[in-house]
Amino acid sequence: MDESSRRRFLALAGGGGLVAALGCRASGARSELVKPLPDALFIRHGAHNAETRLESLSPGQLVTPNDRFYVRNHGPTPRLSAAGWRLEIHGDAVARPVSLTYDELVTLPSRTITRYLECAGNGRAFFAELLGFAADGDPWRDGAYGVATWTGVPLARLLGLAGLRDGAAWVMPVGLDGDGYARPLPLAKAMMEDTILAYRMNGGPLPMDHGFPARVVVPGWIGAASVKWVGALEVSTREPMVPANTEDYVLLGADYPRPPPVLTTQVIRSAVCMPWPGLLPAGRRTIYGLAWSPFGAIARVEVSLDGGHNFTRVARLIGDDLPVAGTWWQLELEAPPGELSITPRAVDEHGHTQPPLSQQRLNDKGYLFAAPVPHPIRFV
Ligand SMILES: Nc1nc2c(c(=O)[nH]1)N[C@H]1C(S)=C(S)[C@@H](COP(=O)(O)O)O[C@H]1N2
Ligand SMILES: [Mo]
Repeated sequence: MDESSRRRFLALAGGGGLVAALGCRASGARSELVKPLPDALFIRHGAHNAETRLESLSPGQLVTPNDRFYVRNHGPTPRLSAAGWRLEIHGDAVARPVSLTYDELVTLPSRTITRYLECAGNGRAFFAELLGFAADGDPWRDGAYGVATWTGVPLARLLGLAGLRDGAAWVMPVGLDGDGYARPLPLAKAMMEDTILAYRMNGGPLPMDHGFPARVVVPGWIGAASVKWVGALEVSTREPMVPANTEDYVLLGADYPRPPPVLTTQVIRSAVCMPWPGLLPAGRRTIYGLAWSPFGAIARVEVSLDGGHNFTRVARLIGDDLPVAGTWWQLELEAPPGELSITPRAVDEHGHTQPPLSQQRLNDKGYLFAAPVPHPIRFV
């Protein structure tokens, strides 16, 4: 079936489940996600992970539409209903355990913020491609990054309802998926005003794959901290030890001590938003990309046309440039026929920038790739 007859057939057939089923047949593998994953929008990694093709986004529009926001799951997306859902706030450091319904949650005072999420493994493919280092895990390129406008209740307010006991030090959101994915947050991070339990994403209810009915958003931290499908907040005096802070999302390898450092903040990064490799007619062209920082807004994007040795060009920032979200950038270029690589390097408002490839530290699981990436383009 070609694309237009497929669309017509889907329109006649109706129903999200059928669309999802055919969507995954189109990309040649079973999907355990709810939303369709057309090849034009996503690169699939196994049955329940998909990265955004950044070239499918619209330059200048910083917010990533829900239908193309990357998904990183440790298992199939659970299909929860708001009606049966409860948020339990409990633990040895809580004064009075609380249980909230969805209707109760959404009537509490809320906060709306535009922030990015990024998987700690984003850019993992470049450890192998640029440094010859075979890291463990899915070979994400640049697209495990997305920006959304989130609405939710600050964790500080939810914890206030339960009351904290002396010695409260950790807050662990617990997911209702599979084995109950969970990852603890230090109390100070949980109490920051932008750390929220979100129930809306980009103006609609949270989509199933992104944590319906409610997920935590921890701005600036690795995506693994932003627990989806949250059923409980466990507040404790001691740090809970779970897979996500002992085996995964920690720095393992020759350079690191034991027990391993636990990952928290993301790294500043940038990307060219083009297929890999890019293909363009020679001549005067505009190259588009994204840049983002976990610390603030982007101040500047510098560009190297010699594989990352000399950053001789400065890109123009376009559209919104929002703290802990990112910005689009563009570069005008006069390109003769032939191969060219374009290497962006982001600088944020506090002066943080991307380390040279020679300073990229290695870790067994390939987290936090930070160096500028030369993006190959063939001009014909
Ligand atoms: N309950 C639960 N929360 C989770 C995960 C998960 O598998 N289960 N994956 C985490 C990881 S590793 C990332 S990068 C983000 C991805 O969020 P997204 O799928 O909405 O983009 O969710 C995090 N929260
Ligand atoms: Mo992640």
